[in-house]
Amino acid sequence: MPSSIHHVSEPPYAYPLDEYRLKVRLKVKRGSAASCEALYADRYDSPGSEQPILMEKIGNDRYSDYYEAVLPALKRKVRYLFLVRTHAGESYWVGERCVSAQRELAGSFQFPYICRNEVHAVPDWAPQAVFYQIFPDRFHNGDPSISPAEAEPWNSEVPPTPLSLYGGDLQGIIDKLDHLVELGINAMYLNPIFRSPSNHKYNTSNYYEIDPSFGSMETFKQFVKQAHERGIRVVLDAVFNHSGDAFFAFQDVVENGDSSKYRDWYFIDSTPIVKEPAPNYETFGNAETTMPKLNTACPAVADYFLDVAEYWIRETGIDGWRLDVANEVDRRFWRLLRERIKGIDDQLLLVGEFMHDAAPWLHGDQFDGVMNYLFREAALDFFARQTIGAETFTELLVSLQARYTEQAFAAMMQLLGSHDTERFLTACRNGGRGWNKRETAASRMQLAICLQMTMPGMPVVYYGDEVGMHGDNDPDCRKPMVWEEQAQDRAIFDTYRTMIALRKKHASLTSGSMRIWFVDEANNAFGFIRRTAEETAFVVINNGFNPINVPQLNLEGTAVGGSAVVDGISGERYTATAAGEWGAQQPIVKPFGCTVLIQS
Ligand code: ARE
Repeated sequence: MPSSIHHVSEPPYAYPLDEYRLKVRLKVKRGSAASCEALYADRYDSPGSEQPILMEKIGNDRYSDYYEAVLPALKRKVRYLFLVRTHAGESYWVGERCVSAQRELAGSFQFPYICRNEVHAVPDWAPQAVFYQIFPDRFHNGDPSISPAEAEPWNSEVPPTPLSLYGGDLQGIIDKLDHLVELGINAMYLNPIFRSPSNHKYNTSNYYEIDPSFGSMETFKQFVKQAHERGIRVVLDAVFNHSGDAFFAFQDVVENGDSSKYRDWYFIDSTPIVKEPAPNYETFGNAETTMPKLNTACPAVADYFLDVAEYWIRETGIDGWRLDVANEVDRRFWRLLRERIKGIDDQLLLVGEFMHDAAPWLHGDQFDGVMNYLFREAALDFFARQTIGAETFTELLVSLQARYTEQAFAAMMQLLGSHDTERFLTACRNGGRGWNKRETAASRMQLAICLQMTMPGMPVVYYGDEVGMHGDNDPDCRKPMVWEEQAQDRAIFDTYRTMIALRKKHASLTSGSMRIWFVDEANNAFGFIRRTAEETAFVVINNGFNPINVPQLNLEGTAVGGSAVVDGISGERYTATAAGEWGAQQPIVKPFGCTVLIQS
């Protein structure tokens, strides 16, 4: 018997794609199954009426293979079981009771009813989104009349400190929208813009006011309008885990102590409030005294911040929220937020900030997707630090894909870096195996960009990455944007532009399924396949020194050749026989190169 078979009738192993389709996943010991089938029927149909469907292997992690199938559920009530055949010719049934050679003993899993409001619906635009992230104080100063008096010169050689201000503002973003159009992005995420004394504005003083050093409400509305006119959606940063210490409710507790009606809004150990030698109230992080933690379980607090979230949507037409420190806020609040926001418009996006696994928050009742730092970590190891090879990297990719639902994976912010991390190019320069570092740092980053733009999810470009900016961890990763063209790395810009355009042109790259195609550990290369009913994209990532031949277009015995394929980047045409073998010419992927072959 193939040991360690796993399935439970809940996400991410069983979940509705919509009201009439159930996706099921089966995890089996790596290499143990010759094939897996799912058998399904309406729950009220008689025994024996089950229809078989061959499951597709999407890939493997170190110990397991993952198989998937989509089960039609015309009456929404599904029962199903699995049949696993081993290489030794044995058959095993997998049902809710057990794994058994006897079908009756195994029983069937039940998905009793696909409730409409339990389908994880993400905005239709999410899989097509390509985000650009802006740290507003550092992007462009479009209105020097509102810049803080102490603003540093834009081109200062002095690196930013945790306290530096540079004078970037909303007018500056408006002025540079054409740069973003040229890049090809269609969504934008701004770090906090509400009134706050810090440069990062994560300690909010007033949630209903744009920080005056960034501009007015009028300027913000202009910005949203102009972005929308260019087909760019706008997502803002919501900091509901904590307020700033100057926020009126916290100030009331400071002034009135136990008699403050806002005492329950926070976690106060004792009064009067003190900050030294240690705060007598809970804060974000490790005693960040300017960031008292909010008690979102308190109904008045929940109401207040739900109103804030709704206000900016109704007043300015923004397209969604990125929720700060999402893993430390009570989930009931996130559920309420989802109800409120999706009740306004189901096309509004909710993305949580998570630096770790986020599966429990992604079942459809809280966030659409999250900032996928685990993807970044894997990409750093493979492309920048080069501490893992193609085999381990694909295992990490598959384990990421397999831990989330398809919808959540399509709404992940796939980032290479952010305002909280070392820049990816800098990690490439610092990592690697010691050859000509300057050249290969850029080429390794370019390869990571190719992957980011061809896999599922919402790719994010952190401002400045597109022109080759360097930066260590916060605050060094927040240097002012480099605008002088001669100081920019235009080759990286061109890679972004080319790959974003390719992604936007091909539905297979945005909404297609994803499975690993091959892994070539010796050459440090791998391929994967994105597929819709109309189009297939074969992507090869060669992260090594040798040119490699693209393997036959053949998937576990199923030939997918038989027609021409076009290299999406160069436009070169190739033909493959029905068996998947290449004709006169076989595509070759150059060292540190990427090839995307499109078959339609
Ligand atoms: C400031 C200084 C930093 C200094 C830090 C130390 O700038 O140089 O290291 O203080 O206390 C905001 C500002 C930061 C500021 C911070 C505190 O942007 O510049 O740092 O406030 O004043 C964890 C959380 C995650 C959080 C990160 C920063 O899980 O939610 O820490 N990210 C969000 C935002 C930040 C923001 C805040 C939260 C606060 O994106 O920009 O910071 O509103 C491991 C852990 C993670 C941890 C991560 C980073 O991976 O597992 O949980 O993330 O390290 O520390």
